[in-house]
Amino acid sequence: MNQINTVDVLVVGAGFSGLGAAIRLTQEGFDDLVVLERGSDVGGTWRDNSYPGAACDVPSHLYSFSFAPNPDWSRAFSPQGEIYDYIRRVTAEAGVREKIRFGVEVTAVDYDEDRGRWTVESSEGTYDARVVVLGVGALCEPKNPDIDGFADFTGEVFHTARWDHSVMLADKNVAVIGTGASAIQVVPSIAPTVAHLDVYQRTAPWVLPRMDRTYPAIERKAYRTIPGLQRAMRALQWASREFQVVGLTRSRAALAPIKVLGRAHLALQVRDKTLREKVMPRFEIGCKRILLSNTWYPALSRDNVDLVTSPIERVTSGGITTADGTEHPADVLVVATGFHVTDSPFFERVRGSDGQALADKWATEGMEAYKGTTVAGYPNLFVLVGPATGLGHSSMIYMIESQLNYLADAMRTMRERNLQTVDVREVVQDAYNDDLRASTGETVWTTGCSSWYLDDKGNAPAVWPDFTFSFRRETREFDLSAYRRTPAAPTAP
Ligand code: N01
Repeated sequence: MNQINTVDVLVVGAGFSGLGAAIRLTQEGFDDLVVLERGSDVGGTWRDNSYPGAACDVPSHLYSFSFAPNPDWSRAFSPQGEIYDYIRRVTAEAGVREKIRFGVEVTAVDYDEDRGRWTVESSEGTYDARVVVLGVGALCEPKNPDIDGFADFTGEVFHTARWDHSVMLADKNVAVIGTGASAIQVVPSIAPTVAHLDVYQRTAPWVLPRMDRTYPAIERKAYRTIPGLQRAMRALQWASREFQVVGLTRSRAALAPIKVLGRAHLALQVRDKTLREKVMPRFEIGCKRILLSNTWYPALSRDNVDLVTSPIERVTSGGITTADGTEHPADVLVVATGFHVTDSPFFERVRGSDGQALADKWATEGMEAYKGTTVAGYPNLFVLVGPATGLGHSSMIYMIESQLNYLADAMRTMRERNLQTVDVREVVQDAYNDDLRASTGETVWTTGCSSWYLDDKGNAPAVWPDFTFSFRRETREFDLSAYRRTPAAPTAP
């Protein structure tokens, strides 16, 4: 017979958000907790995205937990390996590793209305939990392009988030599809070693200079020894990013200086007129994530690199055919086409009070939650990095920690009030989302470009349309009055 594991809190995913929840809730005394992680290690996106050149484009001190500062970051923008090591170290230091079950895929998350509990099916059996915290992340399901012929290709194909390190690229003809944040890091890293590189660009991105530098030993020592210095650096890095919000959500004019910088960067780095024309962005800056690189344009200018702008018609056995009739031979196809964000297949597995899959609810009604975290009809479910929490300009760790404040306070409130369940009222959730839309003007994200911020109706439900400190303020306390609740069954004397 299938054994049922009973647990108070079940967390799905051991990336930054799931781990943060496990650490925070354990500290708050909710230690009857288990984390189910499909991978073989912690780290989430920072474990999976190990492609050459992978690095963060948010400054290091800001891109770390406030409760686990790291004075030893080697540079202003950390490489993937260093962030991965950091997450593993934080996990070990917090003592939560033994709470994580690795290699376990969650296949169904169903709410049982009668018992006010969740039944979670996984590859290692069934769990019965009072509270479920989804820490599956927004950028976890790689999206392959809808292009004919992939099955015919006889070479190697892989997505940037599933980089195949066994494939040697030296002396090969390589094709990279996409020119987003992943591609602009991969291309300069592999261009010097491959025989030839074709980069398939559908939309030219805005690229700004990357103000990166190594932190000299003396500076790292200062972060370690001078009280408050690292905190001050973090605050400075946070504030310097925050000003962009005005331009992204309220006044396009505020983006004008950034546009000037982007154009100057392009003009200085690209001498060839034809290439300059091809890489000139033709959409409003900020509509897609603004990219940071000092090596992207020089890589495209190399003799062994071609920027292909004719649309891809199909993949063939030996390469790619473009709409202009050209056949581009390739030995390896690197797919850098992003992730399923507003249509993540994981949410097809989560069914609430009325049995409706969260993915279906969001597909029909729009991807909405209350404070990005709770969803009406899905009691005691907390979605980290949920709807309207994503950022293009600042640190997701800051948003995650805001959600953790809310989650921890919700758990404390339920404990103090002896509640079995809390379920946000639909009317409150609707009003919250109406306010959200009204409080910001026309955001730049809906000005006519394609991006992972948008759903198939052209709305931008994935991003937080305001200052990050506003989200921090909103999530400081759990507001029980916004929720329907049921009392816990009295415990036996
Ligand atoms: O994905 P993307 P990404 N034919 O969706 C193109 C984070 N991140 O993996 O612009 C041809 O941004 C698509 O073209 P178009 C960060 O939040 C962070 O690069 O839609 N091309 C685009 O160029 C980022 O925003 C870091 O016309 C096709 C590209 O593929 C997010 O991850 C580093 C196509 C997809 O770009 C996603 O970035 C890396 C098709 N059929 C990633 N379909 C940091 O530094 C799509 N494209 C923190």
